[in-house]
Amino acid sequence: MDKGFGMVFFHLFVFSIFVYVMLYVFDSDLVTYSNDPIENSALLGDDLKEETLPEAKSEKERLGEVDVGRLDEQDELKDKGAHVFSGAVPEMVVIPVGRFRMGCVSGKDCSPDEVPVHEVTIDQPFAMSKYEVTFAQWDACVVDGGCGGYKPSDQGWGRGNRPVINVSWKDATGYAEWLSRKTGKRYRLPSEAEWEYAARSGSTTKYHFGDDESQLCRYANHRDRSTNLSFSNESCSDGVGERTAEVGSYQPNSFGLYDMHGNVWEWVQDCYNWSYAGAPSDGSAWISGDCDGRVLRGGSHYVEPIYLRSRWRSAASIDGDGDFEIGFRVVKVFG
Ligand SMILES: [Ca+2]
Ligand SMILES: [Ca+2]
Repeated sequence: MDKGFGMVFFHLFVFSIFVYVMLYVFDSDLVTYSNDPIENSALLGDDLKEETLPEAKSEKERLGEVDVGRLDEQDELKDKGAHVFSGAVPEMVVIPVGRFRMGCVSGKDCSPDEVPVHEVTIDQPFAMSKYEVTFAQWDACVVDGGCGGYKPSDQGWGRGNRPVINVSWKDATGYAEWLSRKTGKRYRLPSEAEWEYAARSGSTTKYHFGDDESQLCRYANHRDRSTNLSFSNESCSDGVGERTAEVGSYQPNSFGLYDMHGNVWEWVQDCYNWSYAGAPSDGSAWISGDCDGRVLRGGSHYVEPIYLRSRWRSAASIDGDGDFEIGFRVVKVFG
């Protein structure tokens, strides 16, 4: 072989090695999430709150974080009680059977739609998602060809572990149907009674932790001192301004459910009725009355404490597109 040609070949060889090494280094820098919570903690740092998900990543990389093909396996692991990173399947909490009084149990400052107070019996255990359904979970549905291919706006706040927003009641229902198909289990939106039972988690106070609004910032992202909005709760700061917080950023209720107060309003199955006269007492959804309006519960990052109360009821059109305050969580039915 000619010596000059040999040197060129040698340099090309060295350059190829250099390019290969650089590509490897670059590629290994693309963070992906595994199903190991310890690994994920290491990737994200100890503080999973606020801006830690890599928003700068491309859409392809971000959607690759959830392994749609492993849905069934993750679900089985959760049924066995293993703690796995929720990934594409919402992490669920089993809600015990029981009885509670639904509505304005204090008898003070009652809204017309919070009375008559009525006793509800939950005689079948169900599971409820520990957190509001996240953008990562929604996007997994889209990647899998579900959820109508709809990619809701995140308002520029980031996706990942923030709750999905800008979803209609029909969108939320569609997600639960996809999750049911994908896992072979039965998921749906909560009934309004199930939601209030789960939110109260045994309490009869305004909030699941008591009545003191200065404590709300430990439990809920809401219109607090961190916002520049009028009528905000000036008695405390929850650390998040006029936007959603990543799910699970605050303290849970005694059932282990997070963000039942605040962050995003949550769709439930029920049609909206102007009073509880004639409401079911067995925990089932009320699907008669004004079914153009569907009930929303729990308040959001954008509203003041009164709307975060366990008993407060709101509603929006079934034909609407949702907005930056509205998300949902799901329940899983056994048997
Ligand atoms: Ca806030
Ligand atoms: Ca909420």
